[in-house]
Amino acid sequence: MRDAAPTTIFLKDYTPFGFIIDGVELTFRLAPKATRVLSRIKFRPNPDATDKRFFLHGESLTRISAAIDGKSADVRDVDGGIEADVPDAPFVWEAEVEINPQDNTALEGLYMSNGMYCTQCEAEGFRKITYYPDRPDVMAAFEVTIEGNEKVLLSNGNPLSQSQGFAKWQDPWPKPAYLFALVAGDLLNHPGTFTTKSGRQVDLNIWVRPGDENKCAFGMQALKDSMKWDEDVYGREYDLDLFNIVAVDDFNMGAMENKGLNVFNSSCVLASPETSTDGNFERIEAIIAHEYFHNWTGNRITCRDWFQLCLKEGLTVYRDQQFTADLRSAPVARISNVLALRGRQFPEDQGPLSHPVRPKSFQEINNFYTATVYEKGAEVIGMLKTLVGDAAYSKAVDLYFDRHDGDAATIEDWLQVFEDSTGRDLGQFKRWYSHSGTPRLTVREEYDGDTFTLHLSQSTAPTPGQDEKLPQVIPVAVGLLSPNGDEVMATQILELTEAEQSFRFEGHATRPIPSILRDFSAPVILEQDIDKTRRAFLLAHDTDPFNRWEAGRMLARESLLASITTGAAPDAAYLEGLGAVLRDDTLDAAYRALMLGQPTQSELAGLLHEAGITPDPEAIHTASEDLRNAKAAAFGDLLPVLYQDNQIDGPYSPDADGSGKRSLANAALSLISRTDGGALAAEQYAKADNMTLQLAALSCLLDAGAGKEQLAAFEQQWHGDRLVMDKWFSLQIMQAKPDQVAEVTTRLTQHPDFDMKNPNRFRAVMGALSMHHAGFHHKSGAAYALLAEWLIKLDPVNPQTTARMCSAFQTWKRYDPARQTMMSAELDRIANTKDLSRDTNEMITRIRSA
Ligand code: 0A1
Ligand code: ZN
Repeated sequence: MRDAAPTTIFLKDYTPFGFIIDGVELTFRLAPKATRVLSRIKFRPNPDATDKRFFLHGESLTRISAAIDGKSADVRDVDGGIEADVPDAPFVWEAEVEINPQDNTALEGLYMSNGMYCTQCEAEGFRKITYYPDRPDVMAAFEVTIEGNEKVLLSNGNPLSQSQGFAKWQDPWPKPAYLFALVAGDLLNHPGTFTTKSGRQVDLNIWVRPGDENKCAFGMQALKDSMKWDEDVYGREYDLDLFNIVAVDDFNMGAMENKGLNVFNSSCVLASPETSTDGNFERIEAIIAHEYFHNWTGNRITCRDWFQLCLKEGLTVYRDQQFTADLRSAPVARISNVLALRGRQFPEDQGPLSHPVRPKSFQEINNFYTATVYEKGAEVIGMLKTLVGDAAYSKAVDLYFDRHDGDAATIEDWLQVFEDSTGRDLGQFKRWYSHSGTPRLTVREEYDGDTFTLHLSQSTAPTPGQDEKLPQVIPVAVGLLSPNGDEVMATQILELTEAEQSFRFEGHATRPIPSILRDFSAPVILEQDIDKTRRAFLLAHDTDPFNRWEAGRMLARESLLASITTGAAPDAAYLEGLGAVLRDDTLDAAYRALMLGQPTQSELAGLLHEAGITPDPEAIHTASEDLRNAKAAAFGDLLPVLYQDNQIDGPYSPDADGSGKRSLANAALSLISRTDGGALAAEQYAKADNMTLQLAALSCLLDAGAGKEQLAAFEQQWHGDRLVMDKWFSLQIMQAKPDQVAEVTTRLTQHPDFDMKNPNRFRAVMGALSMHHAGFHHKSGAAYALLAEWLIKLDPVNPQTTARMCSAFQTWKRYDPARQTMMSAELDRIANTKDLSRDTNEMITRIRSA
């Protein structure tokens, strides 16, 4: 391993830092290979701390000087930083270090991207900038001076003074180092303003490289909408005179909420109709909201330590999901969130990487920015709101902001405000933070001519490090329908707290039909032994839009599983019920488009594995294709009508209505292309004036085995646009036949525009490879070897992105012995690589322990 020997850090070992900071002054003298960072930090002893050791983190720093109270300090180099003897009284620490942004390909700390300087400090990147107690519970006000030749020099907070080659910034709000940011470059701004509810004017800017200035308008509107929404719904006002967003091409994640200076992966902020799909627009809107919402949930109230990551992330994801549901269609948003949860969090929670929403230990915190912390963390907030009710939720959250503003808080603090404001005991609810694994909720029904009873039970399979599971508090939203489809009992919340519990509903002269887990009221696996007729009934009649969609999904799932295991033909009842929904134009287009979807191949593999059947990727692929073909045949007359009815005259708009219509038309097109050889797709491609239509048409053409000419034309048209070219790279892999996936990927890695140093491009190619289920798991093992080879190459360049992408192997134990042997050999190969990073080492160790 390249890094120091791995040490495991435990939640239970938390102790406060021995010193309090009364102010930080930083000066940056920028130079690509030799930036000088001068720090002047006022420390005083922390009376509440027992550990009085003066330890500052520091990594990859060249120390020029260090002084305490103006005298050269006797500094000891220790693992991960330095120590010094300090007075038992307030003192001033001064240091000068040199760092090399140009060679910082890990994109953590201060680095360069396309000629601009940029920082990424969450979680532990600040220690690569200067010596500092790089932990979130140490908060301080920062004053930052930047000296550099770039036209634009930015840092957190408000500008104090600016002149040619010089800028001074002051952030009045105490913050942890992970929220520090600096950006310097020859950038252009797209300006805007927002007047807060108390009448303060805030200047807004989106900063981009020249050439991208026409892609900022949508992001600016999303920012204003977010600012307004947070005032209206959470009563939260922005707290500086300026809010800057910067787009950067090289970034490991989506975006970062640095105080007053959000840094965004350019893919998560730049948008134009010609270059971005509806999906991109939606994602951009949600991420801008997410980062903005962090200003209160994350920045004003931060985390005491990194184990509390879900305190800011789960809550902020929940808030951005509420925002999207308010701005767009709530049922469509809910279904999309559940698809993401099942697609990413369930596999994580059911494999070797399973961990609680609040982990108890880690080696590398960067490996815990996971679907569990984010998405399951958001589900936990949603359950809490369901249990206490909307009004009590608002009251508790207000108390949280009042009580903890300026704090580095914990999950205990969060739950305490709910206990204090509602009087409810949340002791059992807290298990959602400490238990890993996905609970199974089993339902049995009973009816005696009057009383209808639901017998609910719960259990969770053992997960790594957790054999015994205690019952959780599960809010189960239930409605009852009569056999003619009328709702005879509106949604009620049943609180399941025991391993087994029964709920009685009296006075039902006819047997009601229950709709269970409405709106997906808890992140569990629902097991209900019901037949197809019941599912078809719910697909036709459920008054809960989520469960109506879910009924169709279950029919599709059961049809596919039957095809895979017994070779059965696609289920006619499913196709019939689906047809009726698709014909119902009182339902919105986006919702119907979601109805047309079907479980992914990796989801099916997971379901088979859970049922004790070894998944065969080829059989899963064939069954999935057969079901699509069956839809194309069954809806031969309907699809062209759906396609036609959802064409839009007039200018493109990424709003819910327009994007819903396009998604239904494109879903129809993809089935039509199975029978017309791609003729209609070619027509759409030729006249498309926006990326949503252009890319969907190209995708259909490739799927139909056509599209060579269009693929070349697309490259010709877009070779200058990195973000569009990412789509071009991905699409070819996504649409390759399983036996060609490795070959196509290899060819693309030889393309002159393949650049492994750019995380977006690496993910476009290797992410597509690992997500093509039948291709990745092709029996040749070629894709396994290819991914491993590239992960090994990337690790010394960018450990964070490498480690994240190792999760492609997390399901290796699901498959047959031959595939297991091949994947295990690749995992060994990665593990045995000399100088492997701490990030990748931890991931591979955990995955291998399956
Ligand atoms: N806090 C950011 C996510 C983020 C985390 C780590 C990063 O670099 C290692 C970058 C961004 C968010 O939730 O958006
Ligand atoms: Zn976040």
